Amino acid sequence: MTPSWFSVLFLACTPVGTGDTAGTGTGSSLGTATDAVFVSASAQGSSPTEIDLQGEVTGQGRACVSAGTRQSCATVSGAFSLYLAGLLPDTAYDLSLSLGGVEVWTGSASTLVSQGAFSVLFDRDHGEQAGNADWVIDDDYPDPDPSSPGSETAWNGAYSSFGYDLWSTGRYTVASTSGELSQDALSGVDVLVLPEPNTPLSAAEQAAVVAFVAAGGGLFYISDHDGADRDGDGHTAVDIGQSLLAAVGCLTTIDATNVDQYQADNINPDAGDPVVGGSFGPVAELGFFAAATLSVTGDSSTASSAVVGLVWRNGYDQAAIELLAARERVGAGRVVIIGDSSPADDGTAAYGNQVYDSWHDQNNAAFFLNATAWLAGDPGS
Ligand SMILES: [Ca+2]
Ligand SMILES: [Ca+2]
Ligand SMILES: [Ca+2]
Ligand SMILES: [Ca+2]
Repeated sequence: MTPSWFSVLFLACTPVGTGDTAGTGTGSSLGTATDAVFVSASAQGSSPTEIDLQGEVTGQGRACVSAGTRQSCATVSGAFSLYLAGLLPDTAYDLSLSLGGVEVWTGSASTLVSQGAFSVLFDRDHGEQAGNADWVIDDDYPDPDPSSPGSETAWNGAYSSFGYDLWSTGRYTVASTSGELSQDALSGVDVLVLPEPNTPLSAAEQAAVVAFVAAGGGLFYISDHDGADRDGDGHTAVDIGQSLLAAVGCLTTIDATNVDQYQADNINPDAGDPVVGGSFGPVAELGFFAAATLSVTGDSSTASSAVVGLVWRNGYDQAAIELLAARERVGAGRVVIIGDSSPADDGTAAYGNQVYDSWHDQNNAAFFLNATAWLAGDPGS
């Protein structure tokens, strides 16, 4: 069929996304379609996470539009709309429209830009800069300065690449804490990152984090090895994490261990996993430099329904012990735990700190970015 004047006019009026009206065909002879004949279709991004396809058929039939693994179907007649939801902001998608099971149109459209849709808060008030650590996204806080950096080195901290790589997608706002963790401080935050806290959270702070996760927040707990007491207060990210994760209700706990795994490739093989197969890239190998291991407590045969192991020590079964990273759903909330702060170190920090660039090695960056995206509920992650 020839595309109608209507579809041409529609395209001329929609600056975001274009539909290729070259797709032709009919559904009239197929499957569930009854009398439906394809006339035209076009698509545009209608929100940061949706694409709206407008189509027209004569008669009635079953129409499906798909983009990658996302699909939306409805029985249609005459002029109709189909919405694809759960997409990534500011992303171009190839689209396919079928009628009665036969592809009748292909096209493309982009979702809208959503500047700073997801809010990530990095804690900096629990000894994250003690000793040689400089696990901050910038020395300015709560907001990093400059507000529009040209590169990660425009921000000063060993985690500036972590912050910058999120910020530069356009989808994330990143900030640091400026005082104690409270329900106010966590209001509007999607992900709280605790990058190797070295002083304990107070009972009130721990309660605020518990409430945050219970309400659907994402908690990224980055530990380090046993004995890494950088400020000599008797506490490390191991015992601080053990206390916090238990309070949150996690089945995953941190072991008082200190292991190296420079080429950790005992990774969950699920390519569809949102962390090891996420949109920032696949994770096939990570580098751990003096890390704590993790264990899943309780009945490991059933507890794993809430816990998904992500990385294990090389040579060990992918079971409930000897993990190096895991993700977990806790009620409405999500938690990612990794046993080492080193792989997110970008090697540039405040003067005088001994840091090493691990961020750009192996798939370290992809792991931390994918984990943050999953914790944020970033669609498509
Ligand atoms: Ca700065
Ligand atoms: Ca300490
Ligand atoms: Ca380490
Ligand atoms: Ca840096």
